[in-house]
Amino acid sequence: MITPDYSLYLVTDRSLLKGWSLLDEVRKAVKGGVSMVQLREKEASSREFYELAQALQAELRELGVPLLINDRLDIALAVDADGLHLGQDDLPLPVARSLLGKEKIIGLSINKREEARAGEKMGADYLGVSPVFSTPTKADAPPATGLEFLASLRQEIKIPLVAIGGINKENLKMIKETGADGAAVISALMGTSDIEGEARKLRQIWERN
Ligand code: TZP
Ligand code: MG
Repeated sequence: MITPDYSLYLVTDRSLLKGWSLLDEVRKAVKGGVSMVQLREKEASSREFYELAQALQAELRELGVPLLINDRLDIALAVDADGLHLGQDDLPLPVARSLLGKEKIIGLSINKREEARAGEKMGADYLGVSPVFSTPTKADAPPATGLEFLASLRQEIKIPLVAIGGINKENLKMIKETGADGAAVISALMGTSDIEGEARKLRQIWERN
């Protein structure tokens, strides 16, 4: 596996797009500086999810940007995606690992120190620290962890840490300062009228700090 670049990680949500094509928006976001993409479409049928995944995987492979699939191991396997992102209530990480192999990226959402420790022990490739700030985008998200938790996890956890939840141009600098390896965003990019420009601004903030 090449070392993935988690710095600016786009998580999709078609419901925020004002009738625009998901593929077009993702392509523009990558042009602006997105380094990793997760297909997360909670409302899609299996067929739709598969077709989107297949189309995105073909596109992103050309662009050299990894595609991870949220939750659905079957779809990650079916499209030979670069990886899978799991939540605490999804398939156990060792099960996913045994089916996907060690070359694929497996990420795990964590909200507590014990979950982070367990994730690292089980061989996650990265942890999604979730949510760092409170966010309306995920209604069932656990309480916000805050920046201090992220900074203190950094002292203990060796694998990459990706912050998610409420991240935008105003607070991205603070995320970088905790020593996190990246920031994952939905609404800071998805549904904005100039996704490429917004991605470029986030990229610049990340690189400057
Ligand atoms: N997991 C934790 S918070 C979140 C997910 C999927 C939503 C992040 O969305 P936004 O709009 O970047 O706050
Ligand atoms: Mg999940």
